[in-house]
Amino acid sequence: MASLGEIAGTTPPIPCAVSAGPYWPIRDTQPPAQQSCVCGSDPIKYSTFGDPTACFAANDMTNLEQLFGLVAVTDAMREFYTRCSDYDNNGAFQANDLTNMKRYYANLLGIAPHFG
Ligand SMILES: [Ca+2]
Repeated sequence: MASLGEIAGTTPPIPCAVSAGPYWPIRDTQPPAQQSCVCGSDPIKYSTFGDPTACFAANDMTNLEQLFGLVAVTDAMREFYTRCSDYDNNGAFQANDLTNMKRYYANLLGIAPHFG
């Protein structure tokens, strides 16, 4: 009886060499702490990316425009803004969230109720 390799017209696969070490770094047992969305120096405002004690500013609006415009941003930025700028708390950063964050920055809206 023919083996499967013979039926398919191929030779059996050659085993791969095994590396002595891991292919990627071993993760820490605890993930890095998520930065708070609320500004540490003013709890009725959003925090700015990268500094939980400073409040949302013009650079954050630029970053949000880039995120929405699918311009490359870092994974950390994407995580922060997707979580913190999901104004309607529906699990996604969408056009209405960007509009609401612009309104927030223009002092037309307060921080989203689920953070307040
Ligand atoms: Ca949303």
